[in-house]
Amino acid sequence: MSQASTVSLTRYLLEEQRAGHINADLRLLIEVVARACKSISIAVGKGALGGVLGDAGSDGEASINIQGEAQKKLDVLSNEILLEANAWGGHLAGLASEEMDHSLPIPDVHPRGNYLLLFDPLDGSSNIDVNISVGTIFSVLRCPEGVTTPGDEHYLQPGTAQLAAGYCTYGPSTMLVLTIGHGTHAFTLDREIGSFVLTQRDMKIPEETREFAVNMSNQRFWEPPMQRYVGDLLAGREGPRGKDFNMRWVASMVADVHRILTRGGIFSYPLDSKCAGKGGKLRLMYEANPMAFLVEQAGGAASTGRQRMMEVPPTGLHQRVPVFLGSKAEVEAAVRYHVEAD
Ligand code: AHM
Ligand code: MG
Repeated sequence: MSQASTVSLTRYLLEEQRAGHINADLRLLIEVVARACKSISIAVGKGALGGVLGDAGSDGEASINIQGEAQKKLDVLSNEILLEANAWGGHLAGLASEEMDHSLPIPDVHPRGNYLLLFDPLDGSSNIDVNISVGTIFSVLRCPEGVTTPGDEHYLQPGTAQLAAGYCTYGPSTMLVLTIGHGTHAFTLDREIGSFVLTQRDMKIPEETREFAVNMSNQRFWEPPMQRYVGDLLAGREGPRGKDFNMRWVASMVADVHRILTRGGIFSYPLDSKCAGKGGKLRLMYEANPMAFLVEQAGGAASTGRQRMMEVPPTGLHQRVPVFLGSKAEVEAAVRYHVEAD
């Protein structure tokens, strides 16, 4: 790309501010998140040389997060990087993370702003030790009027209330994919100059697809409509869908969603009897909702299989939901199987 056509993240955000799509505080908040992602990218990129691979914890005891999952050293480090970068910026009233039991109001020693930031600091962390892409997912909400010290309940806003959402994928290149409600745009980290450069404006997910992403090893635990849906995909051109489908599963949601934003497809992590009572595997507030916002802004759809994702009324910070997102016509097909079965 020639320098003349280069649009940095900073320039993009300033132009959006001038167009009246965001204010200066939200612009600067996104800049701070992007800066934290650069630091995480550096830590991830060092791999074994940085001494950051493996499980967190001490004396042979793994450290366990609120989700009951063993934390990796890089999960903990990424969480610290995001907390440290955002605490003193003055744009936030509070933060919530996959790695923390409860949200954190910005300490009194720092100025407080009007926004709430939710994040999964390092999604797909089971892939860290095998050098496969991982990512950071984030969502920005407005702190309710009159609330100065937000508690968990103030974060329980539907996905439609999100002001901005994005992810950063740490793969062969580091990319930030962002929406502020005016399209979904991709920025690639130029490691030599240290800034994110706009490399794809207005990403568009093809409406139709022949590619699906699901963890097939859970097949026997799925609900009957999901069994039928995937059975019909696998039946290919001889089956009711009348076309052959390919399958991909990275097991890093960020990488799977990035592929879908780039070339289409459907991503699903449905209900299964292993997560019965939990509502699903993926988390609504900092995984499903931000991805749903990005996907809808790129012309795709996101659903629980029964309801538009961004209209789900949240009941808990770490609430789990079934997820279907990607190419619009394919998500609608998956939803039909579920709705017709009810
Ligand atoms: P994590 O937030 O603990 O990393 O879990 C979320 C990840 C997603 O990135 C991915 O889509 C899914 O879990 C993979 O699950 P599985 O290992 O069951 O295939
Ligand atoms: Mg995650």
